[in-house]
This record gives sequence, C-alpha cells and structure tokens, in this order.
Amino acid sequence: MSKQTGKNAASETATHGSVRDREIVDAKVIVTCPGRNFVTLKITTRSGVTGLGDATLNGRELAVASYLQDHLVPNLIGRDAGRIEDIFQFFYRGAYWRRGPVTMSAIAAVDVALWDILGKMAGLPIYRLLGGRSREGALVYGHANGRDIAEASDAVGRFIEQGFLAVRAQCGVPGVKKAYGVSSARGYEPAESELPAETVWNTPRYLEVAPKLFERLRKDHGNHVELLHDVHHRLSPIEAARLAKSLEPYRLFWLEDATPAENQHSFELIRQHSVTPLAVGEVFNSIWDCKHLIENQLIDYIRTTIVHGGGISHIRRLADFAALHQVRTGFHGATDLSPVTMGAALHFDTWAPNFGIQEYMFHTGETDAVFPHDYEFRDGRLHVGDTPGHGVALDEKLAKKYPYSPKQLPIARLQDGSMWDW
Ligand code: EZ4
Ligand code: CO
Repeated sequence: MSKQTGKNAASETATHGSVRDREIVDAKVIVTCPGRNFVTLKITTRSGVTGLGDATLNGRELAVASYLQDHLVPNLIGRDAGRIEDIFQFFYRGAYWRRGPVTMSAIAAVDVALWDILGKMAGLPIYRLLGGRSREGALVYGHANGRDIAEASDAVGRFIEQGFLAVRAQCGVPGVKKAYGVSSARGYEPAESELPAETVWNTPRYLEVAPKLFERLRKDHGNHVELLHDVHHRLSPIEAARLAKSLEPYRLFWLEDATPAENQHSFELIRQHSVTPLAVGEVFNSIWDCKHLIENQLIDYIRTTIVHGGGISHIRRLADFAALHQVRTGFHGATDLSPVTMGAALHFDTWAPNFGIQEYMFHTGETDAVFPHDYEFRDGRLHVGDTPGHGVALDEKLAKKYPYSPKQLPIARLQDGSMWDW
C-alpha cells in the first residue's frame, strides 16, 4: 500500500479510515440453514469493520460458496475495501468467463459487503450513500395462494387485512399436481427435497383457470388493491399474449415471466396483443440479459435483484438504463434471498427514482433470528432504518446450529413426460 501524506490523507483518516484501516484482512463464507439455505460472505478490514453480502443461489448454494472461497477470497485479502468499483471490475472483467448466476451471485456478495463497510465507515445508511431518500417507504407485494380460486381469494383477503396494498395471487390448476406457487401448510418454499420434485404441467387447464381467478379477485376485493401474477416461464409467446389479453379487464399491476426470456424478442409478440404490464428478470444476471427488452420497451418492470445481478454497483447501472426507457424496478424478494439482500434491496428501493415495487415474502422466525435486521413492514410498505450500512447482521453462533441441508428446486414435465420449464 502506498504511504499517504498531506492534507487529503489526513482528512480521509479522520472521516473514513485510512487506506491501512480499510485493508481487507479476512473474508469468510458462512453457509447456514435456518429453515432454508443461505450463503453469506463476511469481509473484515484491518480496523475491524465488517461487511456482509448475500450469495444465495437457490438449489446451487455450494457452487457459489466454492466460487467465493476458492476463487474470490484469495484475491480479496490485502485489497482496499474502499475501492468498490475497481473490485467489481476486477472480478467481472478479470474473470474472463463473465456473467452467469454463480459468478454474478459471488461478485454480488463481495460488492454488497463492501457497500456495507463503506456505510459503516461513513456512519451512513446505504440509501444515503446512493443519493438519499426518494420516498417514505417501498411498496411491497405479498404472496397469496390457494388450492382453488376460493381459497386463493380468502388468502388475498388476509393480506389486505394485514395492510398489504399489493398482492400476488396464484391458485391450483385442475389436473395439475403441485402447481407453481401453491403452498404446503408451512408456507411456500419450492426447494423442498434433496433431489428435484417432479411436477406436471398442463397449459390449456392453466389458461382456463387464470382469468377466472382474477375475475373472482376483483369481484371479492374491488378495484383498488394491486394484483400481480407469476406465470413462471410456462407459456409460449403466443399463449402468453393470449393470457395477457384475457387478463386486461382485471387490470393487473403486472404479469410476470409470461414466457422464458432467453430469446428477448419473444416479448414483442406479447406486446403486440396486450396492454397488461409485463415484468421479467428474476433469473437474469446482468444488463445484457435485458438490454433488448428494455431499450425496446417490451417490459414495464425489471425483476433482477442485487444478489443475482452483481451487487449494488451493477444493478445501479441497470436501474439507470431502465429509467431511460420508463422501465421501473420490481426486485425479486422470495425467501431464498436472505435478509441481507432484502436490506440492501430496500436501501436501493428507497433511493431509486424509478422504483416500482418490491416482492416480500416473510422469512421464518429462525431466519430472522440468525439475521437481525432493522427494516420493518408498515402500512403496505417496507421501511429501512438508519443503521449505517445495510442494517442487517448475522448471528454466527446461532447460524452454526443450522448446518447446510441439500435441497433442489422442482422440475416440470408435460403429461407425456416431456421436460418443460418449471
Ligand atoms: O420461484 O425464488 O417471483 N418469485 C418467484 C420465486 C422463485 C424462487 C426460485 O428460487 O418466482 O418464487
Ligand atoms: Co417469479
């Protein structure tokens, strides 16, 4: 490290720690399963400031843990924790094998941990480092579901009673075993078995039931609650267009993942036929996965969130790019994203001028105890606190009580046995 002299170095020492203080001396990967698996990176500086980043990739947790442990951690030791952008570029450009969910989740953990450290050194919450508050709280949507339409409508009613202003609704499909988004008693958690559960998919039955669900929801709950729905990549582009068109009378906030988006041009077909707003991108890892979708205004909400998209540094670029095309953010926020991601995302949501909505599923009590945090739900919105950094901690002693437990996401097949998108 170069020796710092002169006035600038002195004032830096007083307010943000010296380069020596900021040197990364330790980086540790912690895998824990308080109800479900989470991978967390903890970075420590010479002056003893720590930062946390989430690296959880549902069903592929150990691949990211190894990427961090074996490939990134050795490169972190001795670096200046204040050089957040350069460290992002070092791992993104410097990897040669760019992008992909494993790489981008690992980089995200490093990036978020460094923003956490910056906040703690500056004594400021991350939303203030980003440019300050744009709103009082982040509008969130909860997950309501039921085995049939009546049960799903009751579940939506319970969310409204709890103060939710926006609710995602899913229901069972007659003839479909384990329809996506329909819970067991414990709450919806798709990665429930060591090897993938086999589910069966039936597009015609689904296309029959989905509009009926929303017709009933508007009848039971009126026009003011925001309603959302996730197709989970199951339809072809023309089927997706038909569904989007048939849902128009019920004025959805969004229709999510209506068709797989590897071929971004697919969405042109949906757009030609419908004004139902479209959301996509929870499985994307970078701006490049949605460049065509955004610059052609084929979507209304981008779902890519911090943990799977390279961290705050990359997602900030994505959000700014989206803003140019009137696309708003609607970050993924299922329970497989740890409270560390939720905390970081809420700081981002509090700042981002083009914030739209934030997905919010409740973590279990065990998860909340392992990851104490200072965000809270109030009147349909999540509110971040003013703890420096992202405001989420990790109780390492408690985390040790919950060892890793192998789990994978389900797969889907058609009735004749062909593999389909889950
Ligand atoms: O299936 O996060 O919109 N939310 C979703 C989630 C995803 C899981 C996959 O790990 O689609 O429920
Ligand atoms: Co989804």
